[in-house]
Amino acid sequence: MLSYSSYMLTAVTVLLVTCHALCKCPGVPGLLDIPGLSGRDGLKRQPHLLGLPGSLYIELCNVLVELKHRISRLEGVLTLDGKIIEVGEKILTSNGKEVDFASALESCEEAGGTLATPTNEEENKAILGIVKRYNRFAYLGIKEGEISGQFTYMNGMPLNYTKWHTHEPNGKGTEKCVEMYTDGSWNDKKCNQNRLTICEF
Ligand code: MAN
Ligand code: CA
Repeated sequence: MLSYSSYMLTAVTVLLVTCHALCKCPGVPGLLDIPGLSGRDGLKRQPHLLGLPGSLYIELCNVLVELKHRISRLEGVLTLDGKIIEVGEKILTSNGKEVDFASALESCEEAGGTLATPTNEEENKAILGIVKRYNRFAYLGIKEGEISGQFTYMNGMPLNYTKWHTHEPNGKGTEKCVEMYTDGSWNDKKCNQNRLTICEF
């Protein structure tokens, strides 16, 4: 026969296991407050408004929680191993290859990313970390537009952050790509040089 204390232990264990499954998916089975889904008037969404029965919502929510946990462990492994650097929402990595601008961009895009593009000081420093590790200049995801001296992101939008080296850019339309030096500053440069490939995802 189970003693009172072992009965309690079993009950607590069952509660903890249940909580592990449910507590990370708050609001179930009552009102749900799903971040980003609450209306302007603070209306809490019900699972049936998502077209889901509550039990399926719990199941999906727990799958998401497990996936997030697994992904963050993988990120930890890759960061520890020096394979990636995370900065804000971006993941930076290099294949260690030095190729011309078009080839560097192509290999980043093939992998589902684009060339590393610093949009603030923090991102510039993170990219610089990779440049320093390889001790090689790297092409950035920045190009000179039709108007000489006007540099843009790959989507054509104007730059909201720059880190030009003194007296740069000086190509006046003849240096349409941008490289990062090993001090983190930028130089406009011809696109046919071999430079380190750094991608962002
Ligand atoms: C070389 C090139 C130029 C750069 C100057 C700086 O000529 O790398 O892009 O502006 O050096 O002296
Ligand atoms: Ca230059």
